[in-house]
Amino acid sequence: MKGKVLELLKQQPDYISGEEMSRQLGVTRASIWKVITKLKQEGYEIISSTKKGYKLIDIPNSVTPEEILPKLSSNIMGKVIHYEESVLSTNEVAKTLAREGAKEGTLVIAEQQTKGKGRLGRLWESPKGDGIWMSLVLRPKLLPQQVSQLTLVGGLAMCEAIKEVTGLECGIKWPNDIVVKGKKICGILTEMSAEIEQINYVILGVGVNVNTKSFSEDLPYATSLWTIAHKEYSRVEIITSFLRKFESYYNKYTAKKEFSVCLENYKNQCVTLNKKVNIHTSSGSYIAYVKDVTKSGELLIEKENGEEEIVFAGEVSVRGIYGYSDEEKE
Ligand code: BT5
Repeated sequence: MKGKVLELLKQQPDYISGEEMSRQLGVTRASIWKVITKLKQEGYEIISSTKKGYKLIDIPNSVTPEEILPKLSSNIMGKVIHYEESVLSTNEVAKTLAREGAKEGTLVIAEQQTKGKGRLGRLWESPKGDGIWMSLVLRPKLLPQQVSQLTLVGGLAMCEAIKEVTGLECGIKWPNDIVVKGKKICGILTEMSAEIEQINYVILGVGVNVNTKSFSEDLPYATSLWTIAHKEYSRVEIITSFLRKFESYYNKYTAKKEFSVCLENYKNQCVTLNKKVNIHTSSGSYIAYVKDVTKSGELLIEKENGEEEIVFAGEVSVRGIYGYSDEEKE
């Protein structure tokens, strides 16, 4: 009902009367008034005149289903949206929905996370209204060990979506951080429930700093699209572009079950390639040159003694020589 009222308001550049809306939607004028009040509470600027009715003046930069669904061009991803003002973590909400049988492509999205999660128990800062904090429920027919490749596919789709919507030069810091000017704007956390040879569900959690104006001091490597361009971007446009691109890559990847179908595109976006980097492992760190990304999505590196080695996501962390990611300096 809310979506339908909004659609009528958006279609009408001038006023539309409550009577006309109630006639078109087959409901009472009182229920139209209730919806209008709710929309105003959500930040829609609507003026009303006793004679002429209602007129939509401005829409909030919010990520409600009413704003996302009309712009969605994917077939599965994001077709069902679970929206909340504030949650602990969208990944946790998505897990509960997945356990209750949520369909593949169900999207959980929140304006704020009070306990957003990074990998390995780290925290993810997710202030209200500024970023994209979302999780997709997936049910791929893959082996559990292939899920790290799915995370690469998610990073690739988001990197291309940000480029398409903003025109900014961003890139993927292997395996799946998205960086602009050497700082992180997006992180991905994939979690799954699986048995030995079969996945029950995967939750692909994506966080993007879109219009964030400042970060806490302990995040020296974080940045946002606003910080880079001093411009507010539409979160809805980035989300819908991501869902379209992700669906296309996901379909290709799950059909072949081989990351190589995305490899060329991934390499085109990967800023870690052909760079000298610092490889951090649990037993120390060393400098190496990144020669390639393999067809399984691992990193082929050459150590300073000339030895080649393949490193796996999850086992090492890769940093620039000068900072988080050095693409500006080399
Ligand atoms: C990640 O972890 O980069 C994965 C982040 C995934 C967040 C999404 S939001 C929606 C969904 N629901 C969740 O609860 N999570 C997912 P990792 O590579 O471990 O990076 C975490 C580190 O990044 C932290 O230890 C901080 O140093 C830094 N960090 C925290 N918040 C940040 C932010 N908003 N932007 C950039 N860096 C941040």
